[in-house]
Amino acid sequence: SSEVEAALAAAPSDAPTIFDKIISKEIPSKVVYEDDKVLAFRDISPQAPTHIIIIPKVKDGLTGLSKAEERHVEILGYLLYVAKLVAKQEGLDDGFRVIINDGPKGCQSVYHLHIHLLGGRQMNWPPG
Ligand code: DGP
Repeated sequence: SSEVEAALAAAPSDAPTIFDKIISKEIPSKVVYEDDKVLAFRDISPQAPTHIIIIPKVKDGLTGLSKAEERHVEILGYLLYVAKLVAKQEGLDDGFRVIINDGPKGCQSVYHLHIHLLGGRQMNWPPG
C-alpha cells in the first residue's frame, strides 16, 4: 500500500517533521483537542470513519516509541489518557483502537511519536 511505501521511504531521523508545522499551525489541520502538552487532529488519510492523530507538542527526542526513556513516562501516559478523552468526544462508545507504529517494519512514516485513534467501524484482528 502507499502507507507501506511511505514508511519504507521515511528514514528514521531526529529532524523536524510535518507535525512541527501542524503544531505551529503553519500547516492547517482539523484539530479536535488541544492543550499545553498535546495536540489531536484528524489524519489526512483516514483509515476509519474516525481517525485521529495524537501527538506531544514537545518531541524531546521521542521520534518514536522505541526511543522512549524514563523521563517520557508521564507524557506517554497522558497521550493515552487524551486518546480516551477524544474517543469519548467522538462518540466511540462501542469501542475504538489505538495504534503506535514504530520504525520501518511497524509502518511508521512520521518520526514524531504519535498515537492513532481509530473508530466508527468494526476493527479486525490480526491487523495487517
Ligand atoms: P505513521 O504511518 O504511523 O507514521 O502515521 C503518520 C500519519 O500521519 C499517517 O496516517 C498520515 C498522517 N499525516 C501525514 N502527514 C499529514 C498531514 O500533513 N496532515 C495530517 N492531518 N495528517 C498527516
